[in-house]
Amino acid sequence: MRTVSPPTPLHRGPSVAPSFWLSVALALGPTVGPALAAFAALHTPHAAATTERAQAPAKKAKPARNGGPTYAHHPAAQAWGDALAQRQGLDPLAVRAALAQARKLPQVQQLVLPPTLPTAKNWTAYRARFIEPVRIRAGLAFWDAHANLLARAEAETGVPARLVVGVLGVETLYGRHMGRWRVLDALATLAFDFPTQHPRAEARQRYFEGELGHFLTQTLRAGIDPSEPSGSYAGAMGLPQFMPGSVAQFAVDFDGDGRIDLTHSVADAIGSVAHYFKAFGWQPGLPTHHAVQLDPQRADLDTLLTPDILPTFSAQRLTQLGATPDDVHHSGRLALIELHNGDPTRGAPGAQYVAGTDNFYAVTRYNWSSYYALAVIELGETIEHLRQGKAAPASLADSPTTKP
Ligand SMILES: [Ca+2]
Repeated sequence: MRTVSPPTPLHRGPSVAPSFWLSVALALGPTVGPALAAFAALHTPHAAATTERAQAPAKKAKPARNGGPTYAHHPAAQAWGDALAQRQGLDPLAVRAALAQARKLPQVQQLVLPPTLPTAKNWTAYRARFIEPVRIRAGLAFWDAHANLLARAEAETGVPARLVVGVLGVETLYGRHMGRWRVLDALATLAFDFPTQHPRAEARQRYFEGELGHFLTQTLRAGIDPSEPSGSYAGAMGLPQFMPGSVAQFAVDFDGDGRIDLTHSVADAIGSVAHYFKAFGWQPGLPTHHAVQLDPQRADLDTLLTPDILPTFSAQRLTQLGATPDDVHHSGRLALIELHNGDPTRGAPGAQYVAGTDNFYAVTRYNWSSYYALAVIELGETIEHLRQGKAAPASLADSPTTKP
């Protein structure tokens, strides 16, 4: 899908193609997110020490039902483990023992494959999965319960509380759906038996080798049994669904207990999401997007959509090309974000558009999808408005604009 393909592969997420993520999200619901939580040994102690726990206790990892053989006698896996141990200064016997517990999961191999049939993208349907009463109520309760932490994270990073609340709501419904796959099995399967029919199998396999390396390093250093943590089928864990590589790079010990735990510590989850966006260039005060008026007679959609979600056009240039943002004085770059509403050849309404800023792009660094980003933004805004006693805002993309 053109609206979600990033021009440069920046990191994160179990990066199957972004369009695939949207399909997965539509097919499986919000529990399949990009990132993963873990438990990492910590270097920087934090000041405050309010250990808050997730409302829903982490459930025990799903045993490898229908799992295949373990990696105990898999020569390549064992050699890889020995090299990891040497590189990271881990006990090679502990790494071998961990890999001996890991099971190959055929279901995970299936789940990472792109869908066989393309599905028509549908923003209205996608939005309705997330901007809905159960999630909104849970978000209001979450904000009430953790208002101080959210405010502290916002003060430290400039990332608004509503964005953190939006992410945690879309990713895991505030910790209710953190994934039931055994992360060790999922990552070992994808590291050593990534399905060869995947169009980017080699690159993906290497990516998951790296993630498994982070995961084993983090768990073994923290004294945690690697077979314990559960997460998504791609190895994303905790309230914010961080991948192990993201934990290593971006997670913070926000409750100051000396370790990072994105599954049990709401504080660590909140602080880590805020720090993640700060690391990806969140600009305090800059809106994420503007409404845009498309002139069907003269909009040059080919030119407008070529840069995809990367902010490229000045407000003036966007207007010249037939798409006028409501803030024509916006000084930064903008991207025309296209949101489909099903297959127009089958009578579905036309696409909708918004003008995304650099901050919209920053939100897509969490998950390379404009649909995902807008759902996170609108869920957070809706909850914030209701919290302030205001009516829920209308979606800026509410008025469909039929493609010329
Ligand atoms: Ca902590």
